[in-house]
Amino acid sequence: MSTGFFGDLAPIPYAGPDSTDPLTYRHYDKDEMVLGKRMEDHLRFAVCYWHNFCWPGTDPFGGDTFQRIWMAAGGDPMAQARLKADVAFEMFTLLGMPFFTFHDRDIAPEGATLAESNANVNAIADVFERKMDETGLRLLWGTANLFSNRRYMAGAATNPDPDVFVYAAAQVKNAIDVTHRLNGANYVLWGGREGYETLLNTDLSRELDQLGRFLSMVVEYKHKIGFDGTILIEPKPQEPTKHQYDYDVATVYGFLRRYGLEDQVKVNIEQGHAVLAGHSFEHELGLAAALGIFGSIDINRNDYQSGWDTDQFAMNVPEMALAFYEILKAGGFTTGGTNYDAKLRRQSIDPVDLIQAHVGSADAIARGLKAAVAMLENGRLKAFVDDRYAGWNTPENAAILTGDSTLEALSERVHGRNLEPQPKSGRQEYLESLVNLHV
Ligand code: XLS
Ligand code: NI
Ligand code: NI
Repeated sequence: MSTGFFGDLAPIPYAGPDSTDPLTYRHYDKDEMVLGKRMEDHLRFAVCYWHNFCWPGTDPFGGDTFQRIWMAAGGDPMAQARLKADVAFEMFTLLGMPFFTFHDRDIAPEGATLAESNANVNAIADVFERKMDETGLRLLWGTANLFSNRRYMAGAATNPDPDVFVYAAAQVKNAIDVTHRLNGANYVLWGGREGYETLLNTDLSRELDQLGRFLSMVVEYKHKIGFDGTILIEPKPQEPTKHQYDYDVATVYGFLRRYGLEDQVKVNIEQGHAVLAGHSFEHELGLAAALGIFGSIDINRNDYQSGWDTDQFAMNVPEMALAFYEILKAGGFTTGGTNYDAKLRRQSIDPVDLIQAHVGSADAIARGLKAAVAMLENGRLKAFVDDRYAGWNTPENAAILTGDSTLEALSERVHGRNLEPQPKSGRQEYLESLVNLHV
């Protein structure tokens, strides 16, 4: 039986680019073949639980604006969690998206003890299992909320108190168990408070070792239980803490190398976090691919003027084109996908706004994907880059990089041949114009 939350809204159909109905897909046609794959299998969209169904529309200056039916004060928390699950699956079905994502604390209330909290999470996981069977919906990733409760105010794995580390480990164990039971394609760790506010009270070196050990135990446990999803770290430079250890892709890679985990863990790159770290989204994607740790994405963006992590729906086609160009060059997603870690603006209070946001953003992303495919197929961008580095293909130059050379030999080469390198144009504006042919 329907909850009635979405009124008489019907599932969103694909109606083609000429459609003027905002509640239709104009570009996201899940069955359209793109580079030999269905568009749905390229993008692997996931709808998140937390921003859609848990955040009540508060900001630092104002209270809840959404007032959803499952948030009423004084209600029975487990009954509300079940109602929330019903509405969530109604929304997933209306949107026709293949995946969802959640934190343990999004789906069920925290109890008085961890045993009680786990029982609550597991009871809702039972509900999910049934609904996933009925609808065919899949879990892109699960994760644990190790940042909201005050016990985690000084971090979880990086807390100075070992009891907090232990508690966090126990919470993560259950979250991985649930993700495994629901056949999650990945498990995510976003270090919500794994960082510091001031070095004056922080033993940085010890905290990094704690975090390394924690992650190693996660990897050991994954293998022990036969969970074959990918373990993903989601980099973010700051917020909520002043400095977060998983600052950006480069930092995470160095961390993984230090603890011998670079073959075991990949990254979930969020557009807004890339910008917070002073990078472009495509930089983080390209770097992760180059380092062999590209996993999955959170597609939400920031407000570029305020600089905050505002988690807005991605609506900018040229940005999406550059991002998916990097993703396609990296070979596309394997276990990863495109998670909407995005929330409505707090004035968008109607249920239909939830639907509209995902539909509009899916279309912007699909247009970006198609533009990226055209950029690849056109081939001129790649041809320019190939040509730019072509000098390295001669055996003599290739040997430099394989270690078959010395500074003395190179010095002799310059003097012996009177080498006088001539600069060549990088032609940035030409290349940017090529991109604009397709967006
Ligand atoms: C917060 C993060 C968070 C993760 C999941 O900024 O983006 O939502 O995606 O814990
Ligand atoms: Ni974020
Ligand atoms: Ni995120």
